[in-house]
Amino acid sequence: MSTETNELILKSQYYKPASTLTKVSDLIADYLSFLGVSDAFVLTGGCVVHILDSLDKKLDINVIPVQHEQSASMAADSYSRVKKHLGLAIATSGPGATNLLTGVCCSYYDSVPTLILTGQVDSDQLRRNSNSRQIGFQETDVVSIFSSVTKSAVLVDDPKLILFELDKAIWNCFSGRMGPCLIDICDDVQRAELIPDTLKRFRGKPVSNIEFAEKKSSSIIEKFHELTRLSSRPLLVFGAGVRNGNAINAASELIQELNVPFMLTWGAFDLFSHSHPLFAGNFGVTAGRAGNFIVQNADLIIFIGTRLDTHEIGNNRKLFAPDARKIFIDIDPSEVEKFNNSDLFIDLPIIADSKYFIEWVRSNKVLQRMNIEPGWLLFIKEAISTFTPCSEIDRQQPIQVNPYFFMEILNELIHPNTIIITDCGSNLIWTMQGIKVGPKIKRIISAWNHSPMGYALPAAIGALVAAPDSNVVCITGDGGFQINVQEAATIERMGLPLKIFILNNHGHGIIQGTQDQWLNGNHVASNFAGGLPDPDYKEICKAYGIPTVEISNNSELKEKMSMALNRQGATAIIVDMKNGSQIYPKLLAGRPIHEPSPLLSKIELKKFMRFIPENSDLRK
Ligand SMILES: Cc1ncc(C[n+]2csc(CCOP(=O)(O)OP(=O)(O)O)c2C)c(N)n1
Ligand SMILES: [Mg+2]
Repeated sequence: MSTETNELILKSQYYKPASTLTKVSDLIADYLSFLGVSDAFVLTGGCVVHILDSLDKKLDINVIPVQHEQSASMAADSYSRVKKHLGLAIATSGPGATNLLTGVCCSYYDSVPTLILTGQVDSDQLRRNSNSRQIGFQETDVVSIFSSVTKSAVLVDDPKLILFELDKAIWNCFSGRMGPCLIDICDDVQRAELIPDTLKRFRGKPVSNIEFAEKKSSSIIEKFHELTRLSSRPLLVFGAGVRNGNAINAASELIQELNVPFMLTWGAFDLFSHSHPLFAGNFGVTAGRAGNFIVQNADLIIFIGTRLDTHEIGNNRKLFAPDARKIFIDIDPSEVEKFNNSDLFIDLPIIADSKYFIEWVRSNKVLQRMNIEPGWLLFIKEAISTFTPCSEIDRQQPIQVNPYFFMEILNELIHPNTIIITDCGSNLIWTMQGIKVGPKIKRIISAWNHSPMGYALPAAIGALVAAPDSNVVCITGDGGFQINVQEAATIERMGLPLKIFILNNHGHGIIQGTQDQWLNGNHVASNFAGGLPDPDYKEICKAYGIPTVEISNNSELKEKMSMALNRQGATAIIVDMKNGSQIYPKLLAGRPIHEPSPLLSKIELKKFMRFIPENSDLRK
């Protein structure tokens, strides 16, 4: 749990409820305003009009109407990521609530603290334990639906419990591994009047690192020494838990102190500049070749705040860095325990908060400077400079725009203070393979783990609301753009100067790649021939009042992109890419992550697996 997040929990505890008769919806608005919540993403409905009315009367809270509840929860999600504050989404009962689900999943799987308020039918119209499917109109069992994707989901059918549940939700959002919480509030509860300072409150116990700190520390130090003593090719890997735990500075100091190369997962890709001399890239199923060679050649890897999902380590866990000893630190015990009896052996699993852990390591001198072999740093540099994302062939592509060249030019032209929001599918992967984080890029955000099509557009709205002084660039596929296209109206209505790049490869590109691998290229439902429409995005944007710039080949890319980025207001840049433009290289299922297709020659493979003994499983 981080210092800032602690502050929000503390703040909630300092809230002094009024001693005069107050409407519950006004009390909710007052509580949120006291916490410093300044924006609510909403779509109205019969069961939330009271809450919205009360929020509207609070001068320090903006009520932002979006055009689909999914967008409300996605905008609240990115808002929270950018502002490091509570994201707030509000919807009515029944369909309003169920539409929120995908955005809530994004927050749950990426550990993002958001508060979701849903209106519910009056308490005397609840079906409760009866066998009826529904009693109140648009009644839905929201708590059951959301329980598995929130840290807590509760129904408030008694006005006296509202403060208790608000306190508890804030506590749950920010304590330990963060995440979304939902409060489903009956309409009659919102309308009720009561004296707030008589209400029951909730006080949580601090999540502690005591077990790690006291019981295990001496044996852990010994184990650390044993594992690190023989290492000559160490790597640090930082994940999103480093940001969530406010450990960025601590991690930076750790890198300097140890002089050990570090890698960043997608969720942590914007933590440090990619020009840092010790930056060793990124690894995983859709990473470029360089990072995967690096991680596979390491002999010791310390993972901090990353849960190592299959997208990172590949389907064949046995073949993920088998020659490296592994130290794994995560705040969530279940992420640590999942490796018990798994194919991926962790030499030293530790349950701890990232900042607490790094500070402990530094103050106890647990990790001494390692005896790094000189060839290791040279190897890392060689791999990175050999396998660049954009090739000369990409630059010279004669027709339409090449995605890797697009990313190269975007890196060059991007404005300072930019937040990039990327979507799902090939466009996400091209972005992550091609983007170079430097001083101009403030954040790179996507819904990394849930990865729904359509996240980027509403998330870009949330990001710009959270940081209005930033330049927000949205990168989406044509398919993803369609999913939340209605938010173009929100962007126009709010006058948000977003730059929206629609990477139009005329279909669901990444799925076509999968169909090529498994189904002889039968592109059913993934391109025009397979039944998918290929609409005119210029006309669509025009209808919403969003000006467009069209880029149709590599040679005009630079000039038009520069012009588009310099435009004042919202602009959609429609980038025409080859039908079915693919990611490159691509890992086929079951192969180790350093062997994506097209396969390299045996000689080249040998060169970039040079630290791994011939008899290793990786070389078979
Ligand atoms: C809501 C949702 N539906 C389906 C999918 C499965 N899916 C992942 S990527 C993708 C295609 C995306 O097409 P597009 O946005 O054009 O991206 P491209 O791969 O072409 O860049 C699909 C259908 C998903 N991730 N999310
Ligand atoms: Mg596409």
